[in-house]
Amino acid sequence: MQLDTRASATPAPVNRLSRGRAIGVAVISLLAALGVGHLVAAFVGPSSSPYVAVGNWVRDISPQPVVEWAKNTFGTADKTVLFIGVTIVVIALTVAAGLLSRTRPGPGLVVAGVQGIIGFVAVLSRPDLGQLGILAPAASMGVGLVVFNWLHAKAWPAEQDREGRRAFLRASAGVVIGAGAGGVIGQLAGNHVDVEESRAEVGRLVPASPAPKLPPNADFASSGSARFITANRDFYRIDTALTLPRVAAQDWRLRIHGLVDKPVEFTFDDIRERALIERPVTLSCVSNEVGGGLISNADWIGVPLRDLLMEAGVKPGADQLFSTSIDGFTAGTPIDALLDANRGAMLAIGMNGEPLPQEHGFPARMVVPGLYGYVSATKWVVDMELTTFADKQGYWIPRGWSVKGPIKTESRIDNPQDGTTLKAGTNTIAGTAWAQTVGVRRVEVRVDDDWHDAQLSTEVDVNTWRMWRVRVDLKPGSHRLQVRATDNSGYTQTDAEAEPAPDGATGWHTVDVSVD
Ligand SMILES: Nc1nc2c(c(=O)[nH]1)N[C@H]1C(S)=C(S)[C@@H](COP(=O)(O)O)O[C@H]1N2
Ligand SMILES: [Mo]
Repeated sequence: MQLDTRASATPAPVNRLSRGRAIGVAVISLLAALGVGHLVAAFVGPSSSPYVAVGNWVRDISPQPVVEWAKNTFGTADKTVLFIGVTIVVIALTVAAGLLSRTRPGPGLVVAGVQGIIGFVAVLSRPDLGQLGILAPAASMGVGLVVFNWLHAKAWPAEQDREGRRAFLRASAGVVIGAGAGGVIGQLAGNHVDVEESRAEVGRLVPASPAPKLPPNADFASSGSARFITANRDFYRIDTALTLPRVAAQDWRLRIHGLVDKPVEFTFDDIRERALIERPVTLSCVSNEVGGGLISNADWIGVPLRDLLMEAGVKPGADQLFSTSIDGFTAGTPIDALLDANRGAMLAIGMNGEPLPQEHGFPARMVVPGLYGYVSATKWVVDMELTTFADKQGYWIPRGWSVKGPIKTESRIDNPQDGTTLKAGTNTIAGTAWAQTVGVRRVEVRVDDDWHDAQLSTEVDVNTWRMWRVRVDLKPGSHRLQVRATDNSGYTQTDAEAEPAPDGATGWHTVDVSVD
């Protein structure tokens, strides 16, 4: 059949794509790139998924003041905020790629290529990804560029007629469905580890040497102090993990190597079949402000880290244990603290009678009394290298935190809270004090200008916090309450106020109350 070309009005030749279509080409290509990247990542290492890797990378390269600001402003929601921020930037770049490509694909391909390179850099900067990790950003970038070019070509006929528009829509829908399917399959395949199932399979951990039975006066919770044992769900949580590592107990291995006589490797069963000990240890974060809540206490179940290190045989030149989490977080711990039998550093697999909760490091983590978490408490720990402080730096050290992180003797008023109105007469002030490894000897509470000695709770262990309370007579008016602890080394907390960075906050916790 002859087509009568004269009958259909020849459309004016277009020399640029409509804005919407140009942006559509770019956004759909981005979806294809992310979907394929996520799919490939599921098989070579979930954190190599370009989007996740870029989020992690931005977190790691953010200037310290920005990180601190985000932590203070958003708290634990800082991770969500980071992902939203990354999403906005990626979408803005993609829209720009589309708008720059209304006449030819070249400029958009360049912008897409730059995004791809960022994905590459992000994945390559992860210490936890093997060589295969680069397959995900490679696939992502390749697919992104090819789809962009191909859809861009399909977009021209769509400017001309209905047939072209239909073909373009079909192509776009095909890509979107494919990308979605790739992403979903990647998500399912990458998340095949069911942590709760693995925790249930581990079941009850029975310590050969259980924690001491708590004396009746282990805390003054009835007077408003913190409870001696922090419930797992209330235990403070701090980590850099944007997505919680999912490790099944049967897949977990711990390698101890470096400056040792013979490298050793342990499975989860190797650890749990040893004589387990259970000990209360108070963990604390160097970022904790005076009076803050980044401190908690649990009964940890595990094995002495010292025993594992002795089996490997630590060579004389080693002064640092460099531990690595499955997600790439690292910490450098002084070996002295780990080999000191009295200190009781542990490889912990249980917390308050249960296998470790996922957010506290399941299947295994380090717990070292007396050291802030950033230098000692690696969660999801899989690797321990005996090395020197001169050779390697843990995650937070190049970010401005001190190399050694001994916990400072501190105290906190838990009751009353700042700004409370109290009744005139006798009131009970209660709180918490800690001086891990030496123990708290004395706590004094200052009401305006008078110091009062507080009653101490029965000491459970020098590695845990100790509660205190004191009854004071308050007259109507405004009053300032302050607290200071003295530890068994004879040190009394300084009143000099210091920020958490670089090695922990100092100062007396101060609470202002009014009395009717
Ligand atoms: N894998 C990993 N372990 C980690 C961290 C981390 O970011 N990643 N943060 C450390 C810090 S700074 C602290 S204070 C403790 C907190 O342990 P928690 O979350 O169980 O209270 O974990 C430590 N272990
Ligand atoms: Mo921390």
